[in-house]
Amino acid sequence: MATSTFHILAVASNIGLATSAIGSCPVLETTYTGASGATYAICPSTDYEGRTAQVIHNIASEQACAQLCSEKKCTKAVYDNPGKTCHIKDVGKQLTWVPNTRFTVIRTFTGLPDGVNIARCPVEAKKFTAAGNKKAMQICPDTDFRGPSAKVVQGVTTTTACADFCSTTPGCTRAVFDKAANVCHVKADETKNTLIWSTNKKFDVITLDIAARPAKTGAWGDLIQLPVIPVAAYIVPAFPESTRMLVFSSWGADAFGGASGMTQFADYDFKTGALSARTITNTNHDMFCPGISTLQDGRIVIQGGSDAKSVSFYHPSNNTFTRGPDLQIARGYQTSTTLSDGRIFTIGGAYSGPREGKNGEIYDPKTNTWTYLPQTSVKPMLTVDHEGIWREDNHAWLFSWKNGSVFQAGPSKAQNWYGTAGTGSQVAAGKRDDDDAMCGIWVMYEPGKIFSAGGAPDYTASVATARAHITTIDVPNKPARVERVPDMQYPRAFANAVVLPDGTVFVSGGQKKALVFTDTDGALPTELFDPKTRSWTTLAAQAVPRNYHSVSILLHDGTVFSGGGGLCYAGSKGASTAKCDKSVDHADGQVFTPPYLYNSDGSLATRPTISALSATSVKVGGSITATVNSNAVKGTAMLVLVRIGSVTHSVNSAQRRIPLENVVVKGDKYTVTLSGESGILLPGHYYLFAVDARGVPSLAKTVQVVL
Ligand SMILES: *[C@@H]1O[C@H](CO)[C@@H](O)[C@H](O)[C@H]1NC(C)=O
Ligand SMILES: *[C@@H]1O[C@H](CO)[C@@H](O)[C@H](O)[C@H]1NC(C)=O
Ligand SMILES: [Cu+2]
Repeated sequence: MATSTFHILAVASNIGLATSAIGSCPVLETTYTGASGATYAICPSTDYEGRTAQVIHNIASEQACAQLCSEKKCTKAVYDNPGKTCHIKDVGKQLTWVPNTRFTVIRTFTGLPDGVNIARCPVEAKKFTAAGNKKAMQICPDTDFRGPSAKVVQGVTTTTACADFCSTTPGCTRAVFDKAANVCHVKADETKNTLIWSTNKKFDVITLDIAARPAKTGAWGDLIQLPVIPVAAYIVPAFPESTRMLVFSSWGADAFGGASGMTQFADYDFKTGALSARTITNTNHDMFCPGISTLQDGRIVIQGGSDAKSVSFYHPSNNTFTRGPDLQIARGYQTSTTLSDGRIFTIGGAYSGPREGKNGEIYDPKTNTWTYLPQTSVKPMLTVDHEGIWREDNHAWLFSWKNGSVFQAGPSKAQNWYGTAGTGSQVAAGKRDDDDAMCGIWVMYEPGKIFSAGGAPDYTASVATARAHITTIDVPNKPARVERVPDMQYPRAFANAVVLPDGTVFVSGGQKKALVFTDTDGALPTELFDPKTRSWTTLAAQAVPRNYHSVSILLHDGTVFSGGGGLCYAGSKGASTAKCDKSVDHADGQVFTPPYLYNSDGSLATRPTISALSATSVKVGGSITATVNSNAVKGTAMLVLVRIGSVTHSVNSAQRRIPLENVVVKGDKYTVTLSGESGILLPGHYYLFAVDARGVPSLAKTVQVVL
């Protein structure tokens, strides 16, 4: 349990003068019972000071806010009466209940319904000191850890007796007391952590009270409930900061199947907490399982998927979607990538449309057309899958490089170069590994340096690998150099990777054996790879398994959003989802704050800041000046560009990190001359971070790189 949570949200509902904390409602409370069965107490003229996870605008009344809280299975919310906003609070120790006439506090009275996954104890956990050895323990009532028990003891009659037993059992950090059956479960060892914490009135959860060490392991925020399962996500480029994320599923918020002509979206602003849902029908495109890439001008190009020839543009300028020209070949589960010349290359995708021969094609924004490239043969990049071609050309690991070239680093064991001039070309580049690594993770953490790990030989029902590699590329069409690096601590299929501004790679989610639509053996602990030392560090465990259909993406404040998993196959639009296993559908996410944002005592590190930029748009090879204020030694910050990403199915071909060299520092003015190589500095929008000498990143400013 993380006790200290970083946030940039300026939306705590604590406007007005704070007075001393209260322990109960000073006036008579009313109640609201929601459809979920939970009853909420409503206490007027009081506020919870502390972190808000979400703000929903235009909410008419405190009852409507209570209803929203019930729908989101939240335990605490605050209604801002004049502001007409509903604030879903991040529960934990941080909330302070205070009198404040502007607000109304809403809190669960009877507790949540059973089976809701949680990241924190929804009520104040009870402290308990073990009788024998005086170990500090915590008891969170009416909750359970789903997952294997290491030891099961019958005939235990109280929660505290179970806690005492845990305290004297070597290795026991977590136990569950079954109140109905009088059974004490010592849960399996922390390091194999696949336990899912959820509400369940039959049980009490017991944990050893171990202090969180966010400076060592980072920390996870509370679960953010979303109106859709985030199967795909992208950050909307905006100036001066890019803080909005759009996520989407298929025609259903929690279901897919068939070409439906519509897609469910949610729009979340990390800075304000604002959240809204949205159904897109005007492009007649079910965008489930697409390729996603961004153009130089910031438009997001979403191609194929369930409506396999359709293309949608998202326009950040006016927040609308328009229909684009159809693909030449119907595709789903292909990968696309923005090229050094600003075009988009896409290849593979036998999951939708015809099965064979999904060679590449290219979108040119100048002519607004797709052109088939017959010589970009898909054959050399196929994996060998027990389900056949349907799976073998999925999710290529594509990296745009110099002179319009594309390097394909996986998931096939073979690596290839693709050329995009004329009718295209393909040249073998060598072998990465002896096995295919479908749905592995891959990212360019610095120019020409590709980190990859995990995946499984077959798409599903296949044992995952923990193997990791660094592939180095330089001259197009020349063989790549591959280095095997230390394995991950956990084998992971369907995991996610994000390159952080400091050059380390954050890995989360994934399971021991690829098994689509399951939580089975999902690795909850996360880990960080440092390419400099070629070493791994295990980081804080997330609350929910993030396997098939999960995503992770870097946010402008140097934190990482991780969410999703599941989505039910329901045949056709609107079909019943009654037969689905709803326990594996995760319409939620969590934000991870990496260790670099903490001081060693667990307090938040002071960030360097970028207070001004000489321009928001800069040409490849051009110069830009940033005003950087660093609290550490002045003039020693590093400037880093990270391309703003888009992600689905472990595929984020947009993200890449470019540490900036050629920086001239005069006082607080950092003038950088960018690389003239557009194969490194792909056109489009980037986060610009200043990273101080301790490794603490600033909030990122958005910079557009143009040809
Ligand atoms: C939004 O902008 C795009 C691109 O400029 C344009 O094609 C589209 O018509 C605009 N939509 C609206 C509703 O203004
Ligand atoms: C760039 O690619 C084109 C087309 O393949 C080729 O003719 C040209 O020689 C390449 N240029 C460089 C500098 O490699
Ligand atoms: Cu999928």
